[in-house]
This record gives sequence, structure tokens and C-alpha cells, in this order.
Amino acid sequence: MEDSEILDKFLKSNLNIHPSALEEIKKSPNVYETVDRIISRARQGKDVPEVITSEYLKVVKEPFKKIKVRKPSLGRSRPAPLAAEYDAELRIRRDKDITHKSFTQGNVESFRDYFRDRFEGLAKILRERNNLRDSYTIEWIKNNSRGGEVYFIAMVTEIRKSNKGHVILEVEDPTGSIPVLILNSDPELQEVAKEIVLDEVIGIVGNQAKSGEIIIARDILFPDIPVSRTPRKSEVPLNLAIISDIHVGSAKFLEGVFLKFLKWLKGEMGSAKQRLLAEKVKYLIVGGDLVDGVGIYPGQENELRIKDIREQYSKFASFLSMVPDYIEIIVLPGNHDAVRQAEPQPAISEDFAPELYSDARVHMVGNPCYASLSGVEVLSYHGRSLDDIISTIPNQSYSKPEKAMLMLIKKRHLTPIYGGKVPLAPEGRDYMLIEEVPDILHLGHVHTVGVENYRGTMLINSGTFQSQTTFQRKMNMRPHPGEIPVVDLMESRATVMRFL
Ligand code: D5M
Ligand code: ZN
Ligand code: FE
Repeated sequence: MEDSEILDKFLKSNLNIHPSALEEIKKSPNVYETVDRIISRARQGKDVPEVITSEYLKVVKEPFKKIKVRKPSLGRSRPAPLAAEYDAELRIRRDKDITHKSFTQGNVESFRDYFRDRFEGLAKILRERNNLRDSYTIEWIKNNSRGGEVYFIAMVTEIRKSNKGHVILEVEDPTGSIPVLILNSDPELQEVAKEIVLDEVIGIVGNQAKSGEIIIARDILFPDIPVSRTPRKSEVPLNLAIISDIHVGSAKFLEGVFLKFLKWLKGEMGSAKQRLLAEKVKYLIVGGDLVDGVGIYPGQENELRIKDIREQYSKFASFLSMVPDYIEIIVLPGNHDAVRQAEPQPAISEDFAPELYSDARVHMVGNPCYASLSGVEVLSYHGRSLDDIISTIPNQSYSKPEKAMLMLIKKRHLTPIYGGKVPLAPEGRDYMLIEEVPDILHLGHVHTVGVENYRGTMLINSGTFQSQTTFQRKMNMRPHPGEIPVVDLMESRATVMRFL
């Protein structure tokens, strides 16, 4: 963040900053978070001095304190909802967020750099596997191997099937390229081959054919996540509610269903058990497609109830203002929002959604976003690449988004396929890489709900508040409106609430 940007933020918030405090903020590892915290404390009416000094920065940087700890009970006479009794412990990884940091020129060099970074990032993960620790380079294999066993890491640049039913992969690393054959006589590996997509990075164990420069594969390794991993859990009984694809402004937006969800969140609806679930909700993630947008697809005008994008956001903000004030809200954009389509996407700007910026509980982030909620690591991504996964890999379907999400986590990449439906911005760094294993991987976009546990990571798709559109009817896609996954962060367990 530039000096002028920081000062601008303070000016807009009517706060004054002492030059020495400004210097200190600039040196802090998390400039955004510090500034955000100061401004949000001021908005919450906490004691903020007239001039922000270095002294005050110490207060702001203090770790969040837990307040009272109380045992949950099913009684109704409680004075305040349980989640109001605990402070939020929210950290947004601004270093993994593209907002204000898109530097790509979009030229040939940026694409080369981008793919180089993707390769290196995934190779680093693959090298943690025993048999890939000292993998060969393709150049070395071509120059030295004489028909023996080889193991190496490479990006898939072509997939085809021979007349005899062998799968032929063309793969490359920074030193060269080589074909890899998956024999028709190896049905098990042929099954694995069905999951391989273009542009992903895999590990290959095989034998070099004596006849020439071709590898006969014996095993294909995906970067994947460790087989057993204990998920991080919250020490306090707090929940996370996850929604996405609200599509405010669309004629198909189910306002009544959304209002019911808000009513439940406020503790005004549901059985005792459902109310207890609601009153522990401390965090709400909105995974993109807040509004239907304008000009997203041809003929959209005819399916819009609100035709002005700012009005759509304004309406969305009026719904969010009904969320209880002790809940922290993380908002990322999707492909219907007013930001660039190319991923990673920066946060929706203040220009389009001023009301969201004036609400201190709302954290506007880019897509994808890493956040830590009471110690639980969440990776949220709108999920557009699911369209590519579902249309490319056999046996995938819109009704089981969690199965498609499983492919992404195994590939340790949110948008493995380049040149499909997802436009990718070739940033110098690969923001779409799943570099760290999250406890919760959250996607949306496909409008169906799915929850699955994979090796200690919860895979969650968050559904929609839009009923079936004309397009979806033509494609026989059945949305799951009004189904909300709610995660118990202390127990690491998800429940789906249904409001339709
Ligand atoms: O997308 C919701 C789902 O519907 C997602 O799986 C894509 C699909 N969809 C919707 N409209 C289209 C068009 N016009 N072409 C291709 N796929 C589409 P959402 O992002 O909410 O529109
Ligand atoms: Zn959507
Ligand atoms: Fe979408």
C-alpha cells in the first residue's frame, strides 16, 4: 500500500495519523490489516485517540482477547447470543490477496513468468513426496537414461488417445518436453489418467523405452495433501456460516428465502437446536456473485429486476445490515460482480459498493482469499473453474460439486486448466496455487451444495439464493437455493440449514 493510499484511507475515516506512526505502519508486515483494524475500531466506537500514535498502534496490534467463557445451553433466557460473548479472531492473508497488487502486463513474458511460477510452486509440493525428492529433469532423462527407471515432475501440455487405446501425455519442464505413454494394458493407471487435465503439474514414475525418447508410465502422482492431518480447531464454540451466489437484482433472486436466512441468523427462527446453531455464528463468508450484475451475458436485461449495478449492491448492503452486529463478514467477488473477470480478482471497489465499505464488520477481499477464523484456516474461492473440471473430467457432475472440489485440492490448484472458461491474469505470482493446506476449502458458483471431508480438510460448496435460470433449465442444471452450510469451528463439523 502506498503512503498516499494509507493517508487517504485515514482521511476518509476522519482520523489523523502521526508521521512516526505512519512510518511504523509502513514497516509492519501486514499494512492492510493494521490500517483496517484501526479504522474498524474507530467505527465500532472503541476509544480511539484524536491522533493515531505509535503508542496506540501497540493497543491495536494486541492479540484479540477472549472475553467470558460460558457453557452453551439450550435455554432461551440468555441475555445475549453466545457469539456476542467472544471476540472475533480474524486474520485475512493480504499477502495472498491480489487486491491493489495486479501488476501484469498481459504480454508473452508475463505468461512465461506465470507458468514458471505455477510449475515451481507445484513442483515444490511434489518434491515432498519420497520418490520425487531427487527427481530428474527431462533434459537429463533424454541425455542420460538408457531404458531404466525414471521419476520426474512435469506440466501436462497435451493429452491424446492412440488408436490402440493408449493414453499419450505430452509433458514439459523448464528443460524440455517428452511424451509419456499410459498403456491400455494398465487399466488402473488408465483410470488415474482420466483425472489428468491440461496445464496441471504431476509427478511421473516410469521406464524409458529403449526404442527412443518416450516414457512408459508406471505411476502418476498428484501433488495432493498429506494422507492424515489433524485440522486446526477453534478453542471457543463459534460457528461459520457460508453463503454465495445471492444474485441480488436478478428476477430469480429469492428474497423471501434470503430474509428467512437472516431471520434465523438473528435467532428469531427455528427449533432450539437450530437457534443454538445460529447464536454461535461469529463469521459469515459471502463467496461471490453478490449481485447479478449487468451485461454479464447476452439478454440479461430481460432477467433483471434491478438494472443498475450500484443499486444492486445497495440492496445487497441493506440485507447485510440486518446481520447481527457481532458477526464478522468476509466478502469476495465472483464472475457476476463489478470487478475484472480475469482471476485472481481484486475486491469489489468502494466505488460500486460504498455501503459495504462503511460497515466495519465487512471485510472486502479478493478472489481467492485465505482467512484464519479463530485459528481455523479457510480458503475461499468463487469456484468458476468447477465448470471446467465438470466438463473435462469424466463422471463429474453439477449435482456433486464436492467431487469436483476434490480434484482441485488433489491438484493443489484452484484453476488448473488454462484456456477454459476461466480467464486467468498472468500475475508474476500464482495466486491460484493451493500452497498451504486449508482446514476448509470453500467454493460456490455452481449453485449446488456439497460437503465432504477429505484427509482432514472440509470441502464445502455453498449453494445459492437464485432459483433456476433459463440457461440452467436448458442445461438441466438443478440449483440448491437456500441451503446454507454452517461449520462448527470447535468441532470441525458442518451442518446444512435449509430455508426453501
Ligand atoms: O453460474 C451458475 C452456474 O451456471 C455455473 O455453473 C455456470 C452456469 N452458467 C450460467 N450461465 C451460464 C452461461 N451463460 N454460460 C455458461 N455457463 C453458465 P453463474 O456464475 O451464477 O452465472
Ligand atoms: Zn452464481
Ligand atoms: Fe458464478
